[in-house]
Amino acid sequence: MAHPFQLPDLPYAADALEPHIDARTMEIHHDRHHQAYTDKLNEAVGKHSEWRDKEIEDILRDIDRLPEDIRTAVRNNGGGYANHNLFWEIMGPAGGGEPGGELGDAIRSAFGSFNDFKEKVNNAGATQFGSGWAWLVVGAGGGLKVYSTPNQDSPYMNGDTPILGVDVWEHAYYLKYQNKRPEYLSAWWGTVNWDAVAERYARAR
Ligand code: MN3
Repeated sequence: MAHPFQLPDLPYAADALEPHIDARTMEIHHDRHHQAYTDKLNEAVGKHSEWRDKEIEDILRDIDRLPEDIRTAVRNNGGGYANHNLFWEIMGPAGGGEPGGELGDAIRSAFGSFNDFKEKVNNAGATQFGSGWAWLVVGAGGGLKVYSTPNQDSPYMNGDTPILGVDVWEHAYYLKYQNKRPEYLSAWWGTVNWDAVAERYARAR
């Protein structure tokens, strides 16, 4: 999707991820936070016509080539725009469980076991100081990696393709979990739509 970027609708009702994520958090997170990233991204990219036809993923991959006057705004708001697009898509009602197929095999081969993988993501999210994200990404060579990014930095800025990400900004969990980020992380796995993650994995390879 290129400029002007559109806020995507949530692909399910705001209360669909209860009890893991409450409806009020979903409404504020999508309708206000994601909308704000979208608006500010449009404002920034709108200033430079040569960037308007590019997909958001390509803009983020090329972040260092962006004109300096919009680079920070696009880093923060373009990252925020793309990160949340992914976030809504890889969650869903009746989520959770474990991935099968090629993705399940790749996770076990890269991290030892599904539980080891989960622990790695939880640890990345819990130890990210301040705001950020924990990711499962496909690297340039096709291998899987887990790491966190600060603020709204996107794995595309590292040349990687994100296929799963968990938002650890306080706005993602504070109403229900307050300061208990590890509790949110542990509950969050119950929202994961593994079919959507597997589809992203297949496309990334
Ligand atoms: Mn967020």
